[in-house]
Amino acid sequence: MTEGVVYEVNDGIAVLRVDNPPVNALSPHVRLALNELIRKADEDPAIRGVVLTGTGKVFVAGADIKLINMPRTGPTIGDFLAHVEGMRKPVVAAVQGTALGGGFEIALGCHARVALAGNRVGLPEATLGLIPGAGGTQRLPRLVGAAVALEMIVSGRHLEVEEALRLGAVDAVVEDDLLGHAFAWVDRLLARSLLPRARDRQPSGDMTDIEAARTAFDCKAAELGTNGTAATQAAIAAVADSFDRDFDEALAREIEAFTRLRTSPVAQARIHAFLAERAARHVPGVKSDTPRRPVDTVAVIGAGTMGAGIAITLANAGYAVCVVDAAVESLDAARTRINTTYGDLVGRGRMSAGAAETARARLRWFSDLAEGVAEADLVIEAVYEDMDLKKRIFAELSRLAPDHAILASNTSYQDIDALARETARPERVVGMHYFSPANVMKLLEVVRGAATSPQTLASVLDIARRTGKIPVVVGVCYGFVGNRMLWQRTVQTQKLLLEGCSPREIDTVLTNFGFRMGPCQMQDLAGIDVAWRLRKARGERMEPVDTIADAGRWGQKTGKGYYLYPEGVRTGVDDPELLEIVAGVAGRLKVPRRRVGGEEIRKRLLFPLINEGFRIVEEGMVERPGDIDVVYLHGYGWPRDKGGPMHHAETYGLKRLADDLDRMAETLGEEELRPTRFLRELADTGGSLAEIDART
Ligand code: T1G
Repeated sequence: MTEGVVYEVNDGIAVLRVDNPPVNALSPHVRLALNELIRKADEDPAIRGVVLTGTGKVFVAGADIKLINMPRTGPTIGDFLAHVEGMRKPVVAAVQGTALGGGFEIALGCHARVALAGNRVGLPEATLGLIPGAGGTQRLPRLVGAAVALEMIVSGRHLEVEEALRLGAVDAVVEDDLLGHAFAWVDRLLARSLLPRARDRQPSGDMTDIEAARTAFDCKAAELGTNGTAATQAAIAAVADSFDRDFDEALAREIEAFTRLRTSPVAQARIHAFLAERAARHVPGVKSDTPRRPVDTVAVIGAGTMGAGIAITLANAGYAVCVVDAAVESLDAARTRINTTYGDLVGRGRMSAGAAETARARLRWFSDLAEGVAEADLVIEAVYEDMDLKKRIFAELSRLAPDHAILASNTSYQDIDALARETARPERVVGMHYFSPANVMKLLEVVRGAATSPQTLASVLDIARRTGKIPVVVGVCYGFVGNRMLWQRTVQTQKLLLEGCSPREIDTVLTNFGFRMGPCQMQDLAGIDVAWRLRKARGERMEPVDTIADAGRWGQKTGKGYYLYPEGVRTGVDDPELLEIVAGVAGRLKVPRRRVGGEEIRKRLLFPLINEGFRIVEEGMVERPGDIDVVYLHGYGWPRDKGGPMHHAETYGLKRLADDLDRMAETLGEEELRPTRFLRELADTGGSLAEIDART
């Protein structure tokens, strides 16, 4: 059985070409074929050497991540490389595409590596909470030195092959005729008495490199306030073995560490995140061949903070952008804001002055709506959250924008179907919910209205990807997915404050969980006054936050909110005055005060939020539970080591979660905290979210 690898003989050289779409992952059948075919070539007297290459734009993408949790069957890459290193015939890797993880490890185990220019290589296992498990921690240091190998493995970064050549990780980079050059390398190696093997070399450097890395890692971990990652510690230990342990013994220890990490919660969470991000790209009814109109010109209606951020995002990606705002002073303010942003990007070296100038030149400014949308292929409405105003704008856009133009709203919670009903083109109405700052945050909630066509979705998904966003298609409901779930955490945060928790106690629970910021810190950053104004306009009240806002404590922008921000201090310091304000509100509302423990805080901040996620899945507001995890990983700072709210529920245990929510509802007297019917049903039947994810 050699499915997955094509075997051809050309002029006495056997070419093994991995052919396992879409990325030549090392699935079991590929590993089996490689092991069979390398022996076939070795035993054939007519074969003087072997070239290993791949099909398509990827050489080999590494282990099959979709199967990484399955019991390992059949021969391994380690078996393949052990055979290669025992051969007397040269084996040359012809890296025609991206070589990552086990894919790059295969190349490292060959006698030489010839790469086609413009491609990339790397050992990204650390991004999955792993370490290389096919000899990368032993062969790479022997080729590039311990310090460089450690940096590559701990960072998991991809390198251009040109850099890999400079470092010694590949032997040649060619512009074309890759196979021809690889064949020449076979003959060059045949002329040598001994075949070069990475395992026979000593890694340059010494244990001081290891200690330096360990110190740097400990400092970074301390800086991040974490104990760092087990993968990083394991990687440092494995590379250290390359100095003072027999090669085969070190290989065995590497596999032990890899196997231990693979089942760790962090690796499981990161693998889930990787697959959920890719699964979210699959939208029912939208295929790669779904017809879509090209979008070249985009009009952005509303030159506020969001409008300006969206305009930058689009201009950076090469779109012609028409910013429209009836208030000339808003246009001027947006132009200033955008110039400042580009100036910062250039100043920080994030963008060249030329690229900034080119992007800025793509922006045009209009105060007249008809003129601003006259050439638009897409119009993104980004005015403030006044539904009557949005409806009026959509009715006008329906008249004024070109017939083919898509009409999108950046609203963060309003009814897209109601906006569609204001137009004569409901099939081309969609939500594009950016997250602030729109030119930085990756997440884009694409809100699919009842009438939104697959063609419209296809165009918007293309734009998302071209602008470097991570789109998640969501249904029409108040707050869509992210904000709808976050509301549950906001409600509990306010209750916990009234019950006696300080902002610091609340925030610390979530920063210990892995968030960069807790809910109070986030509100201070975003501005407490934003929601406060909306509630005032609607005649609503939320305590104690609205009393805090009444006192002019709007967060960082006013130097104090939940915390004090002395001049130049961004992290915020505890403020006894704030605690007095909250205690006053609690007294007025007759809320009993008590000591609330960290575990209760954590469960109240996370579990009602997750419970709402189960409602969202049950209502069909997402295609799969993993989509919610992608929303939270890329829009709400959910720690990647925890995989996302739904993954966290799964690992915590659905029955345990449902029972905790029941207990919470009874203890707090809040029936709305009961587990949703869907969660309770899964919990009681032993169902799993992973099974639902796998079905889509
Ligand atoms: N295994 C299985 N499927 C994979 C895969 C993999 N390694 N990589 C990608 N896919 C699927 C992906 O889910 C999607 O599927 C499709 O391919 C296109 O992916 C022993 C154990 C190679 C740079 O971490 O970085 O080796 O949605 O959209 O943008 O030490 O994929 O079509 O069903 O990302 O062109 C280490 C992970 C594994 C590389 C291509 N390797 N992949 O990017 O395509 S651990 C990695 C990538 C390991 C060894 C250890 C990227 C890519 P679907 P895509 P892309």
